[in-house]
Amino acid sequence: MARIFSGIQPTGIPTLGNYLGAIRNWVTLQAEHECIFCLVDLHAITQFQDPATLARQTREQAAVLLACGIDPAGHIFFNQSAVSAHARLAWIFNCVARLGWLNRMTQFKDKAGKDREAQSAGLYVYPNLMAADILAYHATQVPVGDDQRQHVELTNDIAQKFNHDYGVDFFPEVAALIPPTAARVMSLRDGTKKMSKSDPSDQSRINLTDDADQIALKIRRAKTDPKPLPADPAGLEGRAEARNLIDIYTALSGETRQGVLDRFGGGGFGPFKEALAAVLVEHLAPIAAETQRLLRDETAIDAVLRDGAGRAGAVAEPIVREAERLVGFLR
Ligand code: AQP
Repeated sequence: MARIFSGIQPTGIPTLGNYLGAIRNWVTLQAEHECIFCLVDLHAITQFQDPATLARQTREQAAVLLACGIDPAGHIFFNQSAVSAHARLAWIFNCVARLGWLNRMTQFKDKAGKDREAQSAGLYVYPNLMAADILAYHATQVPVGDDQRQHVELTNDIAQKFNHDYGVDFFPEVAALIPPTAARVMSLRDGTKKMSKSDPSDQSRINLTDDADQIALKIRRAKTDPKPLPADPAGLEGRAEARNLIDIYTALSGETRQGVLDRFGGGGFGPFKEALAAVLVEHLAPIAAETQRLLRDETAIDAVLRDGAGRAGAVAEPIVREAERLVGFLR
């Protein structure tokens, strides 16, 4: 049975992008894989987080993921900082990865913007920590959105160089599992930017805890263009906002683009947006309600994460100790 690792940063409430790009896939994969799901709080602090907010968001995010269907008893679910193996292996990988490799990472460029000099060193070496997250468990499959494809490729470069430098065949090759639809959900305000939970504009995203009115309002206000919807998918070319909304609809309803355009093509965005809001509410309302229920008992959420951390550590510790021995560290 393949072992899966995937993580999400507790930097806010998970969005529809996180859901369609990653979380929904995680829930399905549980049926046939051994899964390790992690709230990556070490990654979160690569950009400053207010301490009380980080703690609250970690709990809220745990509740959202449990509400989505993550099974903490049948699989492993925990927060990253509770297992020291991640940071120890990441340091070794900081010494394996080459600066030239990190310089090519587009996520750093996107997140750093123009002010690269002012970013934390942590943000720059973020992909090395992600490689450590995966390889500390000898996981071989990583369900992620399309934005993380490059980081999974870098994980393989690091694993290969480690194996080569130390003359071993220790770290396995890993594969990204990228969903076929809505692998990259875009902002509702700008179809060229990905939907992000830390975007300053709440109108740019659907949060998994939004209620029906919030969803309807955000979809009504979502940016579009003045032309009617096209009759066939080729007409979505060059219309990033229209394509994004159609793709969200298809990802949730299971219909094809053509099927959706057969019904809504030729018309304005109004009726389509109403149908989109309805399909979103149908999928997300149960998640929001269950999240609220779980958040009434914070002690229970903390206990789930603590139990997961204990079991995660038991898997990662022997692997990371062996990596440390291979490097030549005395114990
Ligand atoms: N817009 C997206 N479309 C599809 N998948 C997405 N993912 C994120 N945004 C989209 C996938 O969600 C998983 C968890 O992501 P993350 O929280 O670790 O970091 P991120 O990719 O940086 O996501 P955000 O929402 O943009 O977070 P912030 O705002 O904190 O930087 C990953 O599998 C990712 O591919």
